[in-house]
Order: sequence, then C-alpha cells, then structure tokens
Amino acid sequence: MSRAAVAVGLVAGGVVAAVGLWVWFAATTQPVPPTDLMNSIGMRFRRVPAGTFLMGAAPGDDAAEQDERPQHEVVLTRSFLIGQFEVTQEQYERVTGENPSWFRPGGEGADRLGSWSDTSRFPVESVSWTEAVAFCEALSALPEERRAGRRYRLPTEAEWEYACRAGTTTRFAFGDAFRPRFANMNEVRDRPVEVGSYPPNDFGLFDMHGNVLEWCHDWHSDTYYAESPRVDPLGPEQPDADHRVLRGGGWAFEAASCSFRDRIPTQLKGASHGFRVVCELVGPAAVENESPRP
Ligand SMILES: [Ca+2]
Repeated sequence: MSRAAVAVGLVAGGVVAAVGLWVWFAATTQPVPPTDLMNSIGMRFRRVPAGTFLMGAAPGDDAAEQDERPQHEVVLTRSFLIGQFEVTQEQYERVTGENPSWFRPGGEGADRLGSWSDTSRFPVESVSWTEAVAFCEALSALPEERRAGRRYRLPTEAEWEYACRAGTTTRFAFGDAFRPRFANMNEVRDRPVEVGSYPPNDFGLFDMHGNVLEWCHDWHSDTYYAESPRVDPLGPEQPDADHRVLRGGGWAFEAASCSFRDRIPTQLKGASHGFRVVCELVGPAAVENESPRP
C-alpha cells in the first residue's frame, strides 16, 4: 500500500481526526503525536510528567541481568522535556560540523544502505559519551537556544527508563514479548533506519527500544539499584569502572527490555551508539513553562 493510501485510510478511519494535530512525516515514518517544544534546529520534544514508577526488572523476568535488580520504586519530582527522536545525523552535523556516522554515504557502512542516498534522518551513531555531552553543550550555546533559555543534557537513567515505559509495566513498552513491527532490534535488520520509522510509545516517543542505543548521564554500577535514592536518582558517584550507561538496545543487539542496561567506557563508540537529549528551561522560560511539583 502506498503512503498516500495509508494516509487516506487513517483519515477515513478517524485516527487523524481524533488527535487533530498529528502530522505526516517522511516516507517511512509514523504519524507524529503533538510536540510540546521544537527548538531552533527542528528538534522535537515531549513533556513527560512527573511521577512514580518501578525501575528495574520485575522479579519474574528471568531474562534480566543482575544489574537490573532489585526492582525499586523511583520518584521523579519534576516533569521534563525529552527528545521525541534520537538525535539525527543532520542535527548533529548542524551543531558540530561533523557527521561521524558509520551509516552515511561515504561512511564505512555505506554498502549496507542499499538505495538510501540521504541518511540525514538516520540517528547519528559512532558517538562517544564525551562527544554526546559536548553536543549538548554546543547546542545549549547556540544564540537562539540561549535567548530562549534552553539548556540541553543527557537524560538520567531513571528519566530514560520512565520515559521508555510510558506508564507500562511489561518487559517492553509494547508488551512482554518482542514484536519486530515495534522496534528495530533483535538483529531483524542489519542497520539503523530513519528515526520515527516505528510506532511511538504512549508518551509519544520514538525508538526508545532499538535503532541505536542511547547514552545516559549516569555512571554504571552493578550494585547501584540496591542503594539508589528513591527520589530523582542521578546514578552512582563512584562507578565500577569508567563506564557510562547505554539504554534501549540497538539494531545489532538482542531485544532489549525497558530495564535492560548496557555500559561501555566514555570514550568508546560504535555504529550502534547514539543518544537523545533532555531540554531544560531556564530563566523566564522556566517560569512560563515548568510544571509544578506534585
Ligand atoms: Ca533507541
């Protein structure tokens, strides 16, 4: 079925009418839920509400690793704006002047792109934790972003898992079993795809499961969950090693549940490693937009 036919079908079914503001993106992408903020380079954000959730693997999840246990209650006291999509190659290059991605025309993975000649909406990958943080700082320093009172950072691991679950308690945000139509992972494909090619979760976020793994702010520790603060945890102060957390699995990995944790050294990078960012409002923008604490 053509994209136009699908769009007509959706309209006829009342789906688009029901949500009013949904827009239609590029050829392979899904309808995009309403965006709460779009910044000066076109990055879209959703405001995720404050709330309480169970972080980590449920006791009966036999596939979970030890560092996903024990499952524990976490309270996030503030809402936050998180990217609806992984940072794209176009966005990364616009801010840094570089596109380090393996999967781009001229890149080492170009032979796997098939007929794709434009990877601008692929997630940027082959980015280290240090480079992801540098991107956040460079984006925050853009004149338009400074004027608007917007600062960027990586999500904390708790924010990431809360955003991924989107109120669900199953292993994946789409159920307890992996289903390939919901995420680019489990080695179904041999490369990343354009961001937003799979359905969003209930918070309107795309590709939390799969496509590329996403760097989080936190250091990794195998034992952190046994001692994590209940309120707004920021990860261990002392890591087991020079390891930061990556979440969500990727195209080259087995199906990764909401609680799955990966970690690698801060300077390491690969063709499965990308990120998304959180936007913080400061100054007058914060007063106008920040939700009250619960
Ligand atoms: Ca992802």
